Amino acid sequence: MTRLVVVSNRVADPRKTAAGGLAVALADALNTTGGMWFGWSGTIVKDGATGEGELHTQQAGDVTLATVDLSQEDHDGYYLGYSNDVLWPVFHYRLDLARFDAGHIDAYRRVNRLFARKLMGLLKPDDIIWVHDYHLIPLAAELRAMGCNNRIGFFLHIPLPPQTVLAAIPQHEWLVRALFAYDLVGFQSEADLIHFSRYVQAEANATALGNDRFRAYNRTVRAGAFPIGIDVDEFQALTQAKDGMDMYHRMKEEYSRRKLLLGVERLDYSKGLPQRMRSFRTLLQKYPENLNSATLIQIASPSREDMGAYADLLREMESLCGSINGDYGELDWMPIRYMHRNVARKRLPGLYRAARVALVTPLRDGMNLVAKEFIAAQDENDPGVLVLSRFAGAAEQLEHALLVNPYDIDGTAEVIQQALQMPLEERQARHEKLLYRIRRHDVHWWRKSFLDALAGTDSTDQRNQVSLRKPPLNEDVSAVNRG
Ligand code: ADQ
Repeated sequence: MTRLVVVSNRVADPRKTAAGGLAVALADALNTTGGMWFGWSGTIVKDGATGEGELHTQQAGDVTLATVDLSQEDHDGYYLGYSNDVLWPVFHYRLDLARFDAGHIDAYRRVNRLFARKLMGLLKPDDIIWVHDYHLIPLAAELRAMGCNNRIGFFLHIPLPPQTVLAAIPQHEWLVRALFAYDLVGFQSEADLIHFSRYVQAEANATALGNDRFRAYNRTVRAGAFPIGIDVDEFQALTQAKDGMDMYHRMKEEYSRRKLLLGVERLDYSKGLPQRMRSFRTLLQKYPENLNSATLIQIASPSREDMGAYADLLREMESLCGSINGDYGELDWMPIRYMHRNVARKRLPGLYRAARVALVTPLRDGMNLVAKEFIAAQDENDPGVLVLSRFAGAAEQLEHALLVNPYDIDGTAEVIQQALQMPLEERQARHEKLLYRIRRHDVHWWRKSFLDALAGTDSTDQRNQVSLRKPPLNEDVSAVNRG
């Protein structure tokens, strides 16, 4: 049997089930076939010290974990710099937050090349390689340049923006050319796939060959939408387990006289948190029957706190929640309970189940697994209502949720009111359809459909022919734009 090699920025021990969405999905894939998981060790070696690039391997059951240390300079440029100060904001349509510092791209390329070099020494000829996310876009091109002939697939967990937004990145042509070194490129949604198709046809003069295959740069790549799901059975079992049920009963008792609304995410500017707080304030203003009743629990786990945009968001959230509670709170009721921390994964399903309404209102999101977890955790006899942003990838599958435009503060407030008032019969009917959708496209379907598609790609198509020139620096933008 061919071995699966998963490559992602961070690596987790697949035997530990507490890991969360993506880690569960990849652990599941690796535990099925056995294989290797390769990525950054999480260790930063002081600049100049020996040990940078050191490879560590460790056996975790049938899975080999192989990790590499990074220097401070490489980590800062590759991870904080290019990945999270360029690719993350631009791919989430936030050109205003992108910082195109020239040094970042060098570190991004250096780390991808370092990963490729270390990985090459561990590969067997029949291995299938599955690369994950925006940190590692040029990995296959680097591997091909070193003579790697294996089948390589790439999955982008975040959105792919339209051509005109993507083209703001000085190295956009270099990045998309790098995607053509893969055999299969997977996106979360049909919208992302359309953006890819339009970009390559407009900017790279690609030919669409049919069956989602595109030819450009002397290579053929297959691209497809593979919406990621959750393990519905596992999440439902977690809901019924002791910690989940304890949490559920505690919340039901604590909020017996109130209607509970819930938001759960990383504190990230893509998640639309300030807009959500403003919509909630509008709800309290326009519908006073919610005073002393509707309570929003907002859990925002700390994320990338060493970056400026995140520190600004933290301050904005504290100020918004403070002012809403100050304006509307009573001695025995606070409209918002805002917590800047993680909730243990085993307790999270109980919290979802106790909520009458979930507010999942990102400004832009690749998929959004919280929406799917909320559906899985509901009591089907008395389910809660999902208010979902139309700009989350999940909205393509979950059209029976109440879809909102999170930028429209008043409109979102109206829909939250509709959710709070929704009769039981309608809640049940919507929930049944939503549950059907998340079951049909669960995480096992995602893994299998991606890997089947990758196995079915044409293996004879000039694997070594993609040539990645040095990425242009910021000052070369005009040259790139001229093509
Ligand atoms: P994220 O942006 O991290 O993922 P999401 O898909 O919602 O977003 O997954 C978050 C996971 O972390 C969920 O499993 C959730 O339960 C958990 N989580 C979030 N906040 C938490 C908290 N405060 N406490 C405990 N657990 C918390 C990226 C993309 C998404 C895409 C996923 C998977 O941005 O669009 O859906 O990858 O591809």
